[in-house]
Amino acid sequence: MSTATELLTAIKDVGTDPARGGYSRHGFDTSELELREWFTAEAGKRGLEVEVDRNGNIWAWWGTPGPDALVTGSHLDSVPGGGAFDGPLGVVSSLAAVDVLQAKGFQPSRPLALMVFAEEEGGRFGVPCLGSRLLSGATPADVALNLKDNAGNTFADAVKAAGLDPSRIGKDSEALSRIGRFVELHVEQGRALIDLDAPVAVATSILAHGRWRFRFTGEGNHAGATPMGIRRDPMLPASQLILSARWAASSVDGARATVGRIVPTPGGTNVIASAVDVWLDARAPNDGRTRSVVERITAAATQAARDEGCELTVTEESYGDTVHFDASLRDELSEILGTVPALPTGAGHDAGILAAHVPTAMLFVRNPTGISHAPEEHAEPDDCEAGVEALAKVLEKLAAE
Ligand code: HGY
Ligand code: MN
Ligand code: MN
Repeated sequence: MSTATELLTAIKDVGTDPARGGYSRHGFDTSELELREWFTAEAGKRGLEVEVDRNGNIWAWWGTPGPDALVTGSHLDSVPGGGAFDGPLGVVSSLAAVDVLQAKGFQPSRPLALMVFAEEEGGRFGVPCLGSRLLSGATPADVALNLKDNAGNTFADAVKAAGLDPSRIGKDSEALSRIGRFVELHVEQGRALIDLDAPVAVATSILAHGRWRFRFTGEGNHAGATPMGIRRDPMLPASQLILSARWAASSVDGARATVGRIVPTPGGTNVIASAVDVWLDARAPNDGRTRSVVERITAAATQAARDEGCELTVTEESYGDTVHFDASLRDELSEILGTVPALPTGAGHDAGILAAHVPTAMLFVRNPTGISHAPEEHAEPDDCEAGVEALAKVLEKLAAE
């Protein structure tokens, strides 16, 4: 029997990132493959039958795989320089919850599966929740297979190297049909549980959110030999995009817009860039507001590109409308757990993708720093155990029905 903290400690040295701090564990890279092996071994120790579906999502079955299963789980990959809890806390908590239930001799009366989804953060191939999007058909196979990482490897290359068949990537209706209900435990990515002084909450909704790539093209040239008046420097409209993200989102209630990734070509200190790629992450409480923020930013970027004699192409790389979790399942969890807070979240999750297909709920565990997607992300051992206890209660009740 292991606690969540003990299980997290077992993987604490996998995928550490000395340059950025925190962890860089990305879809099918060495560290994530090591974590997959670790999870598979831990599931085996608990007598769970492990299989990997055609899209690289792991399913660890307690009982014979079958329809109307109760499924829980999360992801093991991280953002670049991410924290230790975003994803892994949900995975280790599902293992620890199985320990709690097996220790009391519980036997599920329906199939129960623990899942690890592939490439949830999109940290390598750019599309978040890629494993659950492929499983559900939200992302077509051909789009996914041609996604490239920074080194130019395609998703097809990566899944092939991981032992999967690229020709089988794509919507998996049979696997999806096995899921009766899905519950994901996740570290809270915010401060609500600090302010409410509570260790665990249930989720109500996820902001509508998407990612857009803005490519500015100008004229590469010499930094010293090119007079200022004849430049077509794509860095100028790129900087306007970054500034407009701040004012556009700040003027729309509940909206957020972020530029965290910018890649100039060729990227030399003494070189005027010939092109600049800028990725925008925009989110808001509904589709209309999200779209209006992106429109304002795009208008400002388009004007700035024109003023600098640059070209601009904008590509929507992913988008998901507001997620409202299943109210009756959420209420059932609240009933099982007693009065726990019900919180919205600004963070996307595989549970958000599955919510369009099956009744889905989430549990959040207090994060005393309120910070996520950074090394400061944290959850105290006692709160982790409160999360395991909550998840075990939920699994016991829902798997007994
Ligand atoms: O970006 C998100 O909200 C999630 O962490 N993938
Ligand atoms: Mn995340
Ligand atoms: Mn996550």
